[in-house]
Amino acid sequence: MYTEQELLEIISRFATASEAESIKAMGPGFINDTLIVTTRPDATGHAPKYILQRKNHNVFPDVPGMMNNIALVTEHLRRKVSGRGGDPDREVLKVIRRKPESMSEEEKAATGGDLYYKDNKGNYWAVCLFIEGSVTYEKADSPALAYKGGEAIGKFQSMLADFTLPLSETIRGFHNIRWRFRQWEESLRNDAAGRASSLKEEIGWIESRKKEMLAFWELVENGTLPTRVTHNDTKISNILFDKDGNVLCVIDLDTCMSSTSLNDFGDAIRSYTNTGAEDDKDLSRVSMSMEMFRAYTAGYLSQRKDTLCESEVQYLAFSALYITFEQVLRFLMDYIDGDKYYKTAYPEHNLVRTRAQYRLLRSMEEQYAQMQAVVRELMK
Ligand code: GN1
Ligand code: MG
Repeated sequence: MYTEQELLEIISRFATASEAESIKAMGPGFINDTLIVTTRPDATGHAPKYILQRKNHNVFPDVPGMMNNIALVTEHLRRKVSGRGGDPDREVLKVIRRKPESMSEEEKAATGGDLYYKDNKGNYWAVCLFIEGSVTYEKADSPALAYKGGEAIGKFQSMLADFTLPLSETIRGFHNIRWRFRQWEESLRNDAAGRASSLKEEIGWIESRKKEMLAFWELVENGTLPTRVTHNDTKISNILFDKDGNVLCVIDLDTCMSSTSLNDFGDAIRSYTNTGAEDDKDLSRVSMSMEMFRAYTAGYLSQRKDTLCESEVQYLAFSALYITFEQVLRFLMDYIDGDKYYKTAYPEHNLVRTRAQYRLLRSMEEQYAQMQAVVRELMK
């Protein structure tokens, strides 16, 4: 835990436009700690706010590599937004760099050393500009909003279509089910929390779909599905809207990497279309809303229709099942590991999440033929 004084000392190392005044916790992220920083107004009364984040280096073993990815991707996006007359400070996440005078020689020599601060406890901090007047939604509550979310991710992918620089793999095998299965087998072998024997049914949900899921991933490995810049965590709360409901920008770029664009579609469908909560205890509330699926897909394809290749279109609907399956696996694996990865609010939380995501997966499986038909219809 850090005192406000310590946090103020940390932020003072970053080149904010005005001096920090107070720092408060913000948002419910599972991985990082996010704080909002208010600053003292300068002579002109200007007092921008900032987001200070402690980046979880257990989850992201290479924070410098991750910050470097974010800098490269946002610089590319800023050029695109400026080029079409937009406001890059509102339509793209703005990374705030270190004050050169706050940096050691070693930090100056490191690649991207000005993008983060590593404190004496070994924690990593990074700062970005808070976008004034922005609104986030924890849940997409209408088809109109889902359409806008799809459009936003479609635009994000389009603006990055000509990005060619290599990106670090910030989390190894993040949406790679072959790698996840390797971790899975190790978790089962270790059975760290002694929970595996009571989870026969749940483990069966994973094992019975293994072949199908690996067959999909093989298409990424053999290039049938192309590799592009992907966000990898496209839930609606990672999009900022303005007060009138227009999309401002896509945030939480920690997992930006090179992978299949289908990850972004699938993860969005997993979160947008769920009629219940990700951790709903009442499974009767959980299902995939076809109406929301159609709306998100329509928004997404309005931007991507002409650029997706045939194999991407063919597997678009399947990617929702794939990512939801992966999420079932990840929650269950973390439960088996003794809740090491995700923050949990109570002891059975990861198991509750597992069951709720499995219910969602079942609902998608039941509606798969219709999902495919909607994609085909919207591609016309
Ligand atoms: C994590 O921390 P948050 O909410 O951005 C996770 C996602 C999961 C999500 C499940 C780096 O995202 O992959 O889908 O929880 N992010 C990471 O809610 O593991
Ligand atoms: Mg995230």
